Amino acid sequence: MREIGLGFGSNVGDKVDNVRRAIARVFAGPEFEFVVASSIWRTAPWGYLDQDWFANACAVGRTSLTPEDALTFTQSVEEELGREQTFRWGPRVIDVDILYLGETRLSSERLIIPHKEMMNRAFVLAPLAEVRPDLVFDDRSVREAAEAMGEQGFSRLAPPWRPDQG
Ligand code: PH2
Ligand code: MG
Ligand code: MG
Repeated sequence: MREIGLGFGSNVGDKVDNVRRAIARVFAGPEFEFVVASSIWRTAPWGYLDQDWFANACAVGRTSLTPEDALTFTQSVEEELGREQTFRWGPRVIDVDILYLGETRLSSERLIIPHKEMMNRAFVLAPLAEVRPDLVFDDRSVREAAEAMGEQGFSRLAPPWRPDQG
């Protein structure tokens, strides 16, 4: 079993509910065992700016799945929740990203672990710093990287999802 870090984002429909349902779904079966989730944050859109704000959260679990099987599973959850292909950085009902998987370092056509841009994205770092501030990537802790990003006008929308919330 290794620790897996997941990032969740939604900016279409009931954003907070979409993030909650995605977290509930990834931890509902045998694939990922729940450890802890962050608050759900309201964040400004990054990359493509002419779109609605996002709800973002991170969650930590434990898994025996390989990186490829973990990705296949998270993609199936995206599909189940109604994800449709739009364009790069465009609006989405739900995005579930693998941030890290134990000590895995992997770069393939399909998958890069740790997530290539996570240390440069405030919408990942703010929630991740709540639950795993001491993790280090590229010689920097998540806490340091999050603090360097500043507040960015983000706010907390909802408390952390818990397993008994179904
Ligand atoms: N995801 C993107 C592009 N831009 N901006 C915010 N605030 N949150 C996201 O999750 C996000 C984004 C592509 O995955
Ligand atoms: Mg993403
Ligand atoms: Mg994604």
